[in-house]
Amino acid sequence: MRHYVIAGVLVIVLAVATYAGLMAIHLMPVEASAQSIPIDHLWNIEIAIISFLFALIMVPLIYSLIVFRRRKGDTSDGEHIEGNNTLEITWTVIPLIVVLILAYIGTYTLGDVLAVDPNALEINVTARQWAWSFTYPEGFTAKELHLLVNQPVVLDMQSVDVIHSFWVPQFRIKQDVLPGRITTERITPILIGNYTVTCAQLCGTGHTYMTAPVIVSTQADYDTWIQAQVAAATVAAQTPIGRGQQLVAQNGCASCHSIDGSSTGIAPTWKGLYQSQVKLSGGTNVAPGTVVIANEAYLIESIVNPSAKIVNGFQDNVMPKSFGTTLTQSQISDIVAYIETLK
Ligand code: HEC
Ligand SMILES: [Cu+2]
Repeated sequence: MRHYVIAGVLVIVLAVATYAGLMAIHLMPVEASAQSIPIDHLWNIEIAIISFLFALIMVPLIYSLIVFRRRKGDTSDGEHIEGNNTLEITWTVIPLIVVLILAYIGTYTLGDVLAVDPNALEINVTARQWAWSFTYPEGFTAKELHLLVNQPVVLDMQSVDVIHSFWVPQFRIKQDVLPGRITTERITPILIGNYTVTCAQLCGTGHTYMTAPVIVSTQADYDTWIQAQVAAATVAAQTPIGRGQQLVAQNGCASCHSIDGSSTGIAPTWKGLYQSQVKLSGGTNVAPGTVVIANEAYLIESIVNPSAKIVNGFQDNVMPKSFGTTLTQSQISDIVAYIETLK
């Protein structure tokens, strides 16, 4: 009996210490969405149960190793135990009840997280190899996700190529983004700040670069940004160069190409590209070392069929091959018009 009391006390002490230790190291980032609160609540319950189970196994194990170790000269057999119905029923029924309770809380939390809010603002999210773009109710598209604090949003998400996954750790929820099907994610941001959306689904060579800023701001900051975007989009849409610049933003070209001569390490910069001499390392029917002039035809071919001519020092199969089908001819010539301005 004395052993049970001592081991019991040790189990409680170790369980509490383990739980406190796990809580103290902050396993989770800040809670920035209303949805993160019930999710963390469920998570904390599970951590508490895990801490208790850890103690329940470790304490009897180590206690027995020390207290009931074989003494010098002891050659006797251990006590023969046939089985114990009470114990077996107990350790079947208690976990069953715990799992049922967790299932209940889990379902309840899921309901909370998926709850439809008729006041939610709808933002369209497009995922592609390897960039995000966001189309706002006002009609413009941006590379950043701006959200208003305490305003529920529903993200209608779709991919133009492979499976991606929308994940802002501070919002907790993660949702796959699929080609040919719209998936949704509901968020109510509750904490002003700057976050990052990361693609959580390995989607090819550029997967690690597939991030975008997520900015949660006050009504005033949000309105200022929206108005500036609307104004800029209206002006830009009137010229080919302006439309080209918008298309570059919408299609994620800038996640690989710089426009100011700086090196992204992934793709050649566009600064000074037009009419320059480009050395090629190969391509379809191209000998390594060939030099071509980056005229309009070359720029169009480079967008529509990236493998036709590979720029020396860069890799084939990095630039998406889908632009020839996802962009119209006039969109491509707008983009080319824009690239030509980058002297
Ligand atoms: C995932 C990275 C990536 C994205 C996104 C991307 N590119 Fe590229 N691009 C490359 C790489 C790498 C090369 C060099 C290899 C080659 O020639 O195919 C390249 C080459 C080019 C070239 C030839 C450049 C030169 O110096 O000769 C043009 C033009 C171009 N891309 C346009 C675009 C446009 C327009 C978009 C968006 C609609 C885009 N790219 C999106 C990676 C990318
Ligand atoms: Cu991705």
